[in-house]
Amino acid sequence: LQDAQCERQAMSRITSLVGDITKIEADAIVNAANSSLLGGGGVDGAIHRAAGQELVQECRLLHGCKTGQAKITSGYRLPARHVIHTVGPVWRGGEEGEPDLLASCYETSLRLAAEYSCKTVAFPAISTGIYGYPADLAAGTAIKAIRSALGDLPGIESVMLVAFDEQAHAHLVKALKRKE
Ligand code: AR6
Repeated sequence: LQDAQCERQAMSRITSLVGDITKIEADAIVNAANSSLLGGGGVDGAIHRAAGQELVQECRLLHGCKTGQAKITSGYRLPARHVIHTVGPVWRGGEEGEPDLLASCYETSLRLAAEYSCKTVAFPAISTGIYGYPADLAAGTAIKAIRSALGDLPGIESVMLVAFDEQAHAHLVKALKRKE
């Protein structure tokens, strides 16, 4: 990630950068999965390709995951020790509980990371690709949920928000600069 652009907030444990999450050396990276947990496109496909076949084998034992929840596996060939698989909401206009479900993805993923003694966790922009969640709204909800969860999770030292492109990064930087 030599080219990664970092926007580090003073006193903050939350960082936004541009990069490929499969390359991040964190204790856990989060996967924007679907409820089957058996793989798919987007970041899910990239994570499964980089981790190797053992990942889907372990995922089969988990019997899926509900929207807004999260489950953890090993990272196999990834530089990350664990993968936390969460299922974001499909955007249906915003009146069907999407913000709460998206916030729950971040919160439950961080709680699970803390349970497994992870100090560093990297997230993609959950739901903002195939699931159609507007990236600006998703960034605001993500940062609010992460800030709130980190208050109870002192063991988590660093949360990286990994944007796949400059535009997604700009939304995160803007949301990080907002006070509350
Ligand atoms: N590193 C970081 N971010 C990435 C990467 C990567 N390697 N690849 C894509 N992104 P999406 P969703 C960004 O579609 O919207 C799958 O089929 C991407 O640009 O991966 O939650 C699952 O199986 C976007 O900003 O996830 C589900 O069926 C963000 O990751 C469905 O897609 C999320 O895009 C989940 O859809």
